[in-house]
Amino acid sequence: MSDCIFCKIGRHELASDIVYEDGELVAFKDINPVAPVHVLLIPKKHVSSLLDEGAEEGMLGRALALVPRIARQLGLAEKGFRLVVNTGKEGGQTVGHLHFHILGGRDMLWPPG
Ligand code: D5M
Repeated sequence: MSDCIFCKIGRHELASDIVYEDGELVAFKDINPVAPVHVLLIPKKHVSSLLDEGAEEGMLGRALALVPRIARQLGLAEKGFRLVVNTGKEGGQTVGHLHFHILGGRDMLWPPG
C-alpha cells in the first residue's frame, strides 16, 4: 500500500522516532501519546488489521515475543505496561495498518473507554 502512513514509516519514507527495527517489524513512538511511554509496533508488510488474512501466526508470534524486549528497553519491566491492538471500527482502529500499542509510565484504567 503505497499511500499507507505506517508502510511509509516502515520504508523510512516518513519520519518517525524508531526505537526498534529488524527486517520484518519496526517500533516507533506514537505521534499522539496517551501515556508517558507510547510506542507502536508494526509489521513492515502491509497488513490492515488482526482480521486481515495476512496477519499470519509466525509474524504475530514474533511481534508478541518482541513486546517484552521493547518494554524492557523502554524501562517498563519493573512496573508493567499495557498492550492494545485496536481492531476495526468498533475496536477504535483509526489507522488501517496493524499496530500494537505499547503503553506505560502511568497507572492504566479498567475498563478502557
Ligand atoms: O491508533 C493509531 C495511532 O497511530 C494513534 O495513536 C496515532 C498514531 N499515529 C498516526 N500517525 C502517526 C505517525 N505518523 N507517527 C506516529 N504515530 C502515528 P489506532 O489504534 O488506529 O487508533
